[in-house]
Amino acid sequence: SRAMASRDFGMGDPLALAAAETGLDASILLVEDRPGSADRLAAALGQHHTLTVEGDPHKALVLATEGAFDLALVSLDLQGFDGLRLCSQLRSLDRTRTMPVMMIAETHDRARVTRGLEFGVHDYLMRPVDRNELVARVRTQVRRRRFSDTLRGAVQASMELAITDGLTGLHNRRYLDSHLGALFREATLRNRPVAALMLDIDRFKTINDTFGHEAGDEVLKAFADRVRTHTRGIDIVARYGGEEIVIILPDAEAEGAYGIAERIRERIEAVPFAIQRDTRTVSVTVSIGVSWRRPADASPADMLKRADVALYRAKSAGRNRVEA
Ligand code: GH3
Ligand code: MG
Ligand code: MG
Ligand code: MG
Repeated sequence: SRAMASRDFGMGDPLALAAAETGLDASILLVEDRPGSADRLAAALGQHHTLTVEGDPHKALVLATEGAFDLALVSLDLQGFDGLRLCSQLRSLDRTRTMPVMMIAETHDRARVTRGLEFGVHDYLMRPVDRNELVARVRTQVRRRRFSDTLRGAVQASMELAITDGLTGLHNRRYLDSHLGALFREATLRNRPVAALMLDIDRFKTINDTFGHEAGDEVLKAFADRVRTHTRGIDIVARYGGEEIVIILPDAEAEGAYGIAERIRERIEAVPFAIQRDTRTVSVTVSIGVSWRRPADASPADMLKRADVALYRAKSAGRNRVEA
């Protein structure tokens, strides 16, 4: 019926969305240890959702942290256990914090319902539970959860976009600028080493002139990929300019940084790059300037400046080399 609804109304139509939503199939954890009540709740929810029933609150907590449930429905009067405590745990644990939690309570138990709502339980139902109300309230929570998940995903995606270079997928200069200051201060404070590599492809203009700008883009992307495979997860690899990459190596001593630079230079030179729609391969070399944090450095700019000077020396000395 979901497919039919979107066919009838068209994508993006609010009516179509509302109709499709009635088919929202959620994965629900029901924590209830009274068989009769569990059966009744399961009968009401089972038509719309995938249900897991667990009577033991300790096991339920493990299930909730391990499984990807869209919602938990918790009975407040479990045998010998305060269901409210389970709700509180579900609301506070990292793994379950974003999952909606609903309480099922006795009418004489309004005080505990209020406490639950105060520490962030999303909603509740009073016994005897009305089927339609149950289904409607569950649907509201599931819809709310899906919406905030979508929103969170969109925010993350746009944040990612803002700090990523579109062509190479490396960090962009904005990211480097905004993270390097803090990284550098931290290293200065703890007197830890930091190294910087500045890479610039040799005679890249000639590559563009020979193979075309599009092929140049392709080489640049493959170059960036290859450089990245020779760095560690904690390193910052950023596209600094056109065909220039800066790599920041936290905790790297002088010798280690020089070694990494030399290895990258060798790996670029060793294997020519293939390009689409061209049988020729492109031989690429890179020049690299290396520098380290010095106690006298006031900011990362001082360190980067020396890497730039070293890079200039590598170019003057004939290219395809590492200078420090
Ligand atoms: P060298 O560094 O060895 O001195 O020579 P070079 O030819 O590489 O000179 P330079 O680094 O000064 O210039 C880089 C050239 O790279 C200039 C520009 O046309 C080209 N370039 C910069 N960004 C891009 C890009 O995103 N795509 C392509 N295809 N070319 C780019
Ligand atoms: Mg240059
Ligand atoms: Mg160049
Ligand atoms: Mg350049």
